[in-house]
Amino acid sequence: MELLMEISENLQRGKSKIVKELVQKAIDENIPADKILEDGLLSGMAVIGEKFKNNEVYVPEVLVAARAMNMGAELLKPLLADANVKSKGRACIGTVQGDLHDIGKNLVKMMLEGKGFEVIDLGTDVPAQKFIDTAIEQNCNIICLSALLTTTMSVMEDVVKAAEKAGIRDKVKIMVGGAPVTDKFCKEIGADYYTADAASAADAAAEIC
Ligand code: B1M
Repeated sequence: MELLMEISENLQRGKSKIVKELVQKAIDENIPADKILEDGLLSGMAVIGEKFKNNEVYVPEVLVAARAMNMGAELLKPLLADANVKSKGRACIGTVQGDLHDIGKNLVKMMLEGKGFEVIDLGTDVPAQKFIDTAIEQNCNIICLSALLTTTMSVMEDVVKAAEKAGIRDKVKIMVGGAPVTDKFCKEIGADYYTADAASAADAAAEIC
């Protein structure tokens, strides 16, 4: 679809204002929100990801594309939410310490809210103990951890260990995800759930609660 391609192309150029306008146009044309997300925003981000890997674009270009992605996704947020859902439970979410990537984390948050979860967003670069303190103070059912760097994945294990040390391991489920994370890694570090994408993360959370 031409409009979704336009969204993807403008996202790649980091044109946040145009991306926002085009996403609104797509919404007004009744294109389903998940299609706008997948075939417009995420497809643009995938192209940027590939170019970043091949050194065809650099951090500043990726940053502006990420901003356009977040601005477009923000408009889709209410549409991705199930209407009239009662609170299913409470989760805290964050990108682990040392890691500043937040697009995937924001999507997981959005999908969880869509399923009726109250979500406490701790942001990026979150130390292990912060997840534990929040889970205790806010009575969270689930701790959601995102990591995009192979060098920061190990912080997820620190969170599992900190939960054990704090004596809350049997009260809270720990979900992990992010591009380098796998089900095998999840099992190795003793976390509870690995999911590959934001929608599956929200489904798994709903199952837990
Ligand atoms: Co960075 N970066 N980056 N980056 N960046 C990657 C991750 C990289 C793979 C690029 C590459 O190919 N070389 C690479 C990591 C290599 C590795 O570790 N093996 C990399 C690198 C190296 C770096 C820097 C070190 C670069 C540098 O400075 N030299 C630096 C690190 C900074 C830091 O964090 N300390 C860096 C910086 C940045 C930017 C700031 C420029 C920017 C982030 C902006 C932002 O997030 N606000 C950025 C970006 C955008 C990327 C890429 C291009 C795109 C990531 C993304 O947002 N994807 C990325 C390349 C790539 O992934 N192909 C790359 C879209 C997003 C929707 O996907 O986050 O995977 P993702 O989320 C998915 C799933 O993973 C899942 O759901 C989402 C889909 O529905 N998911 C979960 C995520 N969290 C989950 C949690 C769950 C369940 C599912 O349960 C709780």
